[in-house]
Amino acid sequence: MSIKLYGYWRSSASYRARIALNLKQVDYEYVPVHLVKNGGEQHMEAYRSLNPAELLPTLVDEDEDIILTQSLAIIEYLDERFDTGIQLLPEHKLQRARVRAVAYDLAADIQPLGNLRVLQYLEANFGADAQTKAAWARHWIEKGFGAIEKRIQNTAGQYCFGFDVSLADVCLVPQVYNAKRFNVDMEAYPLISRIADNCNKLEAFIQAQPENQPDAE
Ligand SMILES: N[C@@H](CCC(=O)N[C@@H](CS)C(=O)NCC(=O)O)C(=O)O
Repeated sequence: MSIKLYGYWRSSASYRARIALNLKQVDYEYVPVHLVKNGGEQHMEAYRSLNPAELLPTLVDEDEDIILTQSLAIIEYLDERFDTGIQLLPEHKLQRARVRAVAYDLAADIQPLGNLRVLQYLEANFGADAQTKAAWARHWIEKGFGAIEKRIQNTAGQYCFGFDVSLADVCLVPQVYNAKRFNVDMEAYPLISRIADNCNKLEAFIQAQPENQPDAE
């Protein structure tokens, strides 16, 4: 089997995919793409030919001759392709929809607003300095975390949904990592903090942490 993940140590979307690969116990090759060096390797032809959106991550499954982008699509693909490890989406359709809703809160509504290219655009076109960009990112994380903290009030156990790790947790932990980078006061989100701490005790999450990647700086 030959699976490659193109990622960057601090990219939260890559971090999601790494957690999922580990939870599914998939052996994979990690190919670092530097998001900042030389104006960003994601914009260079070598990577753009794999992913025209110039965003990380990209997964290549050479056995199936497949190139996949979008971390959530990648994770659902892995969940269905491999019956190893744990199931990231519940069997029951209502539970599955609820897990996806929290994952989309994180990956579709929060993370894109703090993405590198958005912050770069604010700086280049609206003169936003480092402080303004951080305040912007913090604002959207806090708004999103406020909603999630309420949303999982009745579903949380050890993880977002009871006692099984799911796609929601896979998306939550990288966003908590981002929140800390932007100095969000995590004490305002005790449930999210507790769940992230629980996840971060698991080997699959530890191995996926930005600091544990070969390209970590
Ligand atoms: N919705 C995409 C988001 C991908 C994304 O935003 N990737 C970021 C890193 S977390 C990126 O590559 N940014 C490069 C840039 O902004 O130029 C996914 O989940 O895969």
